[in-house]
Amino acid sequence: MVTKTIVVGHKNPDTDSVLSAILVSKFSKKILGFEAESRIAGDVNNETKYILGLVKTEKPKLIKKITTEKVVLVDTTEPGQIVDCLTEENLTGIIDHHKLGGLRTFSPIYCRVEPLGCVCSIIYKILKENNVKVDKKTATMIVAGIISDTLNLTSPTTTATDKTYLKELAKIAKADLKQFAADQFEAKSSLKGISLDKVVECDYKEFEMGSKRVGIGVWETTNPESVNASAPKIMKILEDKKTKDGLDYILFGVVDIMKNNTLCYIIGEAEEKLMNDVFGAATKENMVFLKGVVSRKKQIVPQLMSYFTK
Ligand SMILES: [Mn+2]
Repeated sequence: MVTKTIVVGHKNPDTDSVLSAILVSKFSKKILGFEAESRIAGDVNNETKYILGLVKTEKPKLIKKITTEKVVLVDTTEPGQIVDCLTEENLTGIIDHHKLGGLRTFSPIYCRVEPLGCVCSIIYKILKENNVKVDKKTATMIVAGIISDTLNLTSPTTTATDKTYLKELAKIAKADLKQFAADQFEAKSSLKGISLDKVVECDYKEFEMGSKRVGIGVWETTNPESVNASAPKIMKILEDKKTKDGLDYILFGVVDIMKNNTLCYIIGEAEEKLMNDVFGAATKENMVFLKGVVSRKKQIVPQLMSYFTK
């Protein structure tokens, strides 16, 4: 029996994880040395939908749990974020730009982890190393991946490499970057067909921090008021989710991508104390305002990690 290899990103997939799975699959022979098909571990968001439409590409098939497949993970190694039933034996590759989340393997695997702004940039770097000329469609996808994950180069996760690549690829993609990013962010902010539950779940990640389990959702938008108007209902959803998932803490941040700050929803005393201890932030009407904070990966998770593990 031939075992299929799939490439898949995290649950609640974002644009970088979906596009990088598609790209690794497209260039799998060059990147991995064998064939691999792309999959998604949850439905795509409005931003990803828009980009896939732009490049006339079907969204990958959904996979809920692993049975016999070999798996290449992109954009995460956190046990709380990966597709169900992935075992140490099935895991065969990792391409990521996050902190390592504690996965172990049975045998040596393909592993490429670099602190670039997005996995799409890492993929472009690998393609360049292999002298692969990228076509317009590929370039457009990498441009979208960079813009999405780095908030158009404004997030502190942005590196000089991402900046160089974005310029280079915009030429191949024939993209006017200003307009491209504006259109992409409009799609990202769209609440079309999105329930409030979905707003919370859309870009939600769970972390193991010391002995604690912490859930953190973010909603990146050009129009924070469109979400903040429903704050009381969102608070209730967060409370229910915390109980249902048995979490120690749950946080939800509305990221204003135009003004570069985050409004963090505080549902209870535990969360209030946490944000006060870690960020010195005072709670006002069940909210904490984090000025200059836009990146969960760089500006929230490491700070919480060191708090819980010291
Ligand atoms: Mn990413």
